Amino acid sequence: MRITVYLTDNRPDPWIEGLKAELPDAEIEAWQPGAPQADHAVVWAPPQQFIDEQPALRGIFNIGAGVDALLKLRIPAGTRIVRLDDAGMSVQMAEYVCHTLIRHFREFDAYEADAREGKWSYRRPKARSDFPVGIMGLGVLGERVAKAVAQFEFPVLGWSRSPKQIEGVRVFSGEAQFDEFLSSTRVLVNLLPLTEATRGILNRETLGKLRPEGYLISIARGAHLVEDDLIPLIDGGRLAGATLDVFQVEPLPAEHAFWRHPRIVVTPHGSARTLREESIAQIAGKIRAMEQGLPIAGVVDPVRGY
Ligand code: NDP
Ligand code: OXD
Repeated sequence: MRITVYLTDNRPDPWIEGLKAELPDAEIEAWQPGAPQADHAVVWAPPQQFIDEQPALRGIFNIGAGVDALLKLRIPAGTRIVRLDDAGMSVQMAEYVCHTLIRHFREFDAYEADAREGKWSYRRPKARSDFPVGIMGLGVLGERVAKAVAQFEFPVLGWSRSPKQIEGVRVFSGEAQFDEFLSSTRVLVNLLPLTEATRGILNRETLGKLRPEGYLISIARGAHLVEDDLIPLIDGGRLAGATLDVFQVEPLPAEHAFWRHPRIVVTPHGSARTLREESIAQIAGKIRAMEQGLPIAGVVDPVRGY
């Protein structure tokens, strides 16, 4: 079995070493133009040339959860696209969202500012019932985040394409229930995949439907947010602020207004990092299963887009 590796923005060598340890009988190499046809590929954001030169791959294993960069390419119908299923990401997302939510709810930023000035000051406690948290996307990551937030006794709402039941979460589904979900939410967390249906879904109109003093936590993809709409909503008093991990252009350009806005927190697309060891173990396990004709989790539906 031959495995080819193409990782934009990542060094391939540690991945190749790790995969070799898991799959000692496989030939595993970094891809280069003219490389022989492989059986499987391990990739992050490869170019179209890579796919065109590897037309008979059985599986393409993405080293992230989001496959939007892959689905922009023309991929032969016989090739299965496989995403990472959690592999240590959902706990990171849960940490990130709980930290951001609690920092906002408990006004820790204001306490830090006071402490820098040597001020011993109290703020009035707020009611959790006034901070319903709405999670867009209840997949591998969104469901874990919803359950983690519920542990802190905030009201939790969720929105997905298909109806589902999650204990402690009021679930809305489909376009018909989107407005009710938004108008019941104060802190909005986006964990949708980027598809044609979700591109630009965070905009003046949708964010304007949140409860007063809404707060945005944007951690899926930059293209979900119409960036020009955000600052006017905050400066106009419609939103209290935002924490953003993903952007239309990454790295976020130095001159971008988000860096300097006092009520926007920027993090560098790290809310849930790909963990190499966990990911290699998962991918190797799926390759072994595929080779034995067994079903595997995380196969992407290219029509649905995730
Ligand atoms: P999943 O595919 O497991 O879940 C996607 C969820 O979104 C599902 O609940 C799905 O509904 C819902 N959904 C999809 N389309 C729609 C729609 N049109 N309307 C309503 N709901 C919809 O994805 P993950 O949870 O694993 O990951 C989510 C995204 O997070 C990734 O696609 C990626 O872009 C991003 N990400 C960001 C990272 C970062 O560091 N910033 C790291 C990892 C991921 P249903 O359940 O009905 O199918
Ligand atoms: C992912 C990401 O999709 O890191 O996994 O953004």
